[in-house]
Amino acid sequence: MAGEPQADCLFCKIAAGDIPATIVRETDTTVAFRDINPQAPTHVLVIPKVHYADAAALAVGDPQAAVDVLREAGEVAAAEKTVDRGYRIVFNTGAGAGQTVFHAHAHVLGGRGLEWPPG
Ligand code: D5M
Repeated sequence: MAGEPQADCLFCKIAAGDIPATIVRETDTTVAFRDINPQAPTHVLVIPKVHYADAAALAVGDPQAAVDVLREAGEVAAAEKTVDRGYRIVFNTGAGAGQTVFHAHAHVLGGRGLEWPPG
């Protein structure tokens, strides 16, 4: 069923506490943890606890959870003290855009200069 945990999903397992991660924030609906392959001094992933394949599907299937993810991305940036310098919230969507884990997640990147356009 839409939103239900998927047995083969890495981020469902992290949300359930079955796989360890460096968790920086958790709410009733979201978990934020450090990316295992950081691309910036701050590189935190914010995931909804519900399972949707990507951010767009999350917004359709559980709009409140999508808002929760965005709010938590801002909270992470504030906690990491990267707001003044600017930070980036990225939702890679689809393999062609670099998405490798098909459970919606926001990358929160900061702590260094960020170029535009991204690669
Ligand atoms: O982003 C998926 C991201 O997930 C990628 O930057 C690596 C990260 N990743 C993969 N496995 C883990 C674990 N176990 N802990 C923390 N971070 C992880 P995408 O946008 O799908 O390419």
